[in-house]
Amino acid sequence: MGNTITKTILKNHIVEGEAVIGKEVALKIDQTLTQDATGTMAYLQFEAIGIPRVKTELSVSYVDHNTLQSDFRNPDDHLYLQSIAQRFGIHFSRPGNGICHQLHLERFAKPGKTLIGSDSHTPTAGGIGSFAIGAGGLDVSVSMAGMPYRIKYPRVMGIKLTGKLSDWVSAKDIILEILRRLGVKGGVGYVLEYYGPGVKTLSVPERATITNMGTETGATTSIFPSDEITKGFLEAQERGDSWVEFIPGEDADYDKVLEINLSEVEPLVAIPHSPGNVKTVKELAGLKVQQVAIGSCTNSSLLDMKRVAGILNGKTISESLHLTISSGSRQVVDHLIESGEMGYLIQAGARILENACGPCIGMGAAPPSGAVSVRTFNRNFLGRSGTKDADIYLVSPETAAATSITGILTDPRDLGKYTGVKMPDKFNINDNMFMPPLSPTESEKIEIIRGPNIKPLPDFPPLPNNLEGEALLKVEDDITTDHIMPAGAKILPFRSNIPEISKFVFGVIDDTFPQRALDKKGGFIIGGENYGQGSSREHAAIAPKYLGIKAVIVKSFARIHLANLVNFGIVPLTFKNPEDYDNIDQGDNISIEIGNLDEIVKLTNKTSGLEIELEHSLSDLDKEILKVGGKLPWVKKQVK
Ligand code: MIC
Ligand code: SF4
Repeated sequence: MGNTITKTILKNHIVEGEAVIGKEVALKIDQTLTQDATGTMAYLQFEAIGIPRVKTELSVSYVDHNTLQSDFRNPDDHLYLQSIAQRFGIHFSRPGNGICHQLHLERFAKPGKTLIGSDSHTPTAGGIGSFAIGAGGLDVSVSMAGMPYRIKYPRVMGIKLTGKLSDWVSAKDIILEILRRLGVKGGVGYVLEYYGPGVKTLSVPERATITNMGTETGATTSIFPSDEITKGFLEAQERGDSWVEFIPGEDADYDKVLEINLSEVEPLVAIPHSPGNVKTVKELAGLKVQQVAIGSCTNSSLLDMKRVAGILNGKTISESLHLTISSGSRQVVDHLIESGEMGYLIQAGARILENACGPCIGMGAAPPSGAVSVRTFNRNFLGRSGTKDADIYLVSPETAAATSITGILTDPRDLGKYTGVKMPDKFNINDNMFMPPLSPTESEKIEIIRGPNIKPLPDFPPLPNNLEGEALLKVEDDITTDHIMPAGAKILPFRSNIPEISKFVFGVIDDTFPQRALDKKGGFIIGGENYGQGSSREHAAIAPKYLGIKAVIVKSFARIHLANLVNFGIVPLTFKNPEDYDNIDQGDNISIEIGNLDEIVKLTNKTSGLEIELEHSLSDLDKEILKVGGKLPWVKKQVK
């Protein structure tokens, strides 16, 4: 059998459409996950669909993002999520339990299953051989309602791993090497599938670090084989019965191949402000550092923390910086306490944060003004840390720990002899912070708790035939959803309140935007390549829609954001000739003939008199959805 793992799993799940590259296929979804920053909206939408109980094999609602409780908003949202989970047959992971992706890997992810999550790092579960995709909250709620999830049938990029990592070099350096080669657009349209003799040198958490950050290449997802190592991991989690073997056929047919010799990989660092700007740590060694932050769904496994503890044992962190450590789950913390390694972290001077996203999403631990912050996270987008003029560098846990001792960016190989870590044979299992679903009869009795922060979803009207208005904002290439809808401790509490959160749209680029958009009764956004890369947050579509944005016209889109725009009735259009980007200025008056959304859509720049041809990649279903004003009204019609 010459199939890739991707093709095998997709074949088992396609319920509609043909397995032809670029053609839309509908997939049966086995599992879903949500987190609190996107979950409130996803469940408001699920409620609006009107289904009594989720129809998936397993759905989990995690609370890990908005854990700072500086007022009633975040805790209100958490109570809402808990009551929703009990009402609709969903597992609930209580605040304090850990980061969704780490927990899902430990307790629920299964090889060969499909998983969609309202978080762009859902592919973390690819480390265990699950076909896991990040999506907008509405797409996740539609999957919970039992409808299939649609993707363009992907190309498969085989990433052949040979050799073995050298001492002090880790999985994070592998994915940084891949980002160095592919950049933040190189994975678009692909599933990154790992194979080759190097695979067996990597444990499941290491594989998960790699699939987690594969998201930053723009890939649909990333996946590792499910082999003996996967089996061992599942057995150590007392989940051996979930193991199924998935390995690619000998002559598996990849659409493209990238080869990485693990023996040649060295410690790497992504420099501001993109995970795709990768250099060697050696090149930048000596850079003065004011903060080190260890954790996030990329690097918060027990293995990562043990390596950090080994480096910090008996040391004191540099006076020039502070160090925060957030573990991925209570299981990780439990082991660190049991082994005494938690003591090494505390004695060295680390500030131990709760098991949550924390500084990764700007929930506390913002760096000082103009600081250099070295982090084990996956994103270093402008302003995401909470400090607009801070410079964020992304590294491995080994590089971060070495740096925290010296106060300057340090190649961990300078630490001398590598001591290695001892992993437990069995993990400590304690699921008491998961609330399992209630029985249907018990569920019916649950009242949904809605604090004053939970505002109803705004209604959006059907799409008119002609769109008129001003080009309200013109932006460059690689605009991230952190530019469009910033996160952080101040803004995240409004995730369930669209009118309030819309006041922060494009705040890091132009804070006059929201008011201008409202004053002009909406208009258009003009952008470059890879518009909307990064997070899955659908607020980056809903909030602009609320401000009256009618269409976004760019050179190209990132996958999840494109789907989110369609879901909320904003027309995503691309320039037929990319040079036409120069023929629209901010402030120009524009008119677009939408009609039936034919292959070519005509735009008239009324200010200059120029006519511009636009294209799109919309399927017939997308067009139908746009016409009725978005996916929610469309789905409501289907379930009636
Ligand atoms: C992120 O890393 O940006 C997030 C926060 O996890 C997001 C989801 C969100 O915006 O709430 C993601 O990656 O999808
Ligand atoms: Fe949380 Fe950061 Fe991972 Fe997003 S990238 S899920 S904010 S830890």
